[in-house]
Amino acid sequence: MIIFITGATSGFGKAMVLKFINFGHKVIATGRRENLLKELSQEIPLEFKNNLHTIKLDVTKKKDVEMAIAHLPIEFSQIEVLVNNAGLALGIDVAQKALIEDWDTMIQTNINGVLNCTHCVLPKMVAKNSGHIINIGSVAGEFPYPGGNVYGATKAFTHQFTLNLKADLLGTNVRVTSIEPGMCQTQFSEVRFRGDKEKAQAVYQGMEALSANDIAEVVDWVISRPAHININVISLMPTQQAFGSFAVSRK
Ligand code: NDP
Ligand code: 8X3
Repeated sequence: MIIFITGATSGFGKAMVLKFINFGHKVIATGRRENLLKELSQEIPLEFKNNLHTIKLDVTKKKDVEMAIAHLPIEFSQIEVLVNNAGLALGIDVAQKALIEDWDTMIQTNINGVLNCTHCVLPKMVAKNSGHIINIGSVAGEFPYPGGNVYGATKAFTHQFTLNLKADLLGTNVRVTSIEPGMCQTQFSEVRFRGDKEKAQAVYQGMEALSANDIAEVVDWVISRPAHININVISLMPTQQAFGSFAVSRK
């Protein structure tokens, strides 16, 4: 398969690249940090080197996304799976204290980034009557928590967008899936806490979080189902994570 992955420099995206390359798939790995894309290339076993194509790409830049997808090398040009994985949470302040710039960045990345890539790839998939779009959502899109405000709302968007795509794609063989993990130890919390490694580590202290490889395994399972099966939504979380009770402010 030819698999296009956004946010492949770290976390889930990187784990997917390494897994899929080793399974013999062709992978287009994208992200903004070019040095990490180079490092990733160096991790690929010699026999699979030609199966990796890297592109420095910011998913928020619509024209760049269009150019990147329009100018893929011929052997990578027929994208069969798009994984809309690039995303981030910025800050965990309550809404009344949050920065509007952080909200803008989350919306541009987690929503517009998904739309920019999907809009480029989807018509070709429909024309070929095959393909699979995987959107990485989050449990935060379903379950609210203090400070989750816009991050959770962007992931609620990816959930509903995935299901609405499914509705539009009826009559085609194009598949769509929303994968919605809970706590997973990647650079996610470091980004959320603006590089504060100690705060980020504390999030996962004393519990076993999901790993990036766990998510790559789920994506692999989803894309390898027989063509007549569409997995709509997968929600998963660590055994040591759960939901909270309703909160009450008492006098
Ligand atoms: P990481 O921070 O480890 O990875 C995020 C990736 O997104 C990086 O490769 C980063 O690459 C990329 N990215 C961020 N902004 C952009 C952009 N504008 N353009 C292109 N790439 C971008 O986090 P995770 O691997 O954990 O996160 C992956 C996805 O999973 C995100 O959508 C996140 O919301 C979601 N998620 C994470 C959970 C967790 O607990 N970790 C749980 C549920 C969902 P670069 O900086 O090089 O551009
Ligand atoms: C990330 C999972 O629970 O930190 O999407 O919001 S959580």
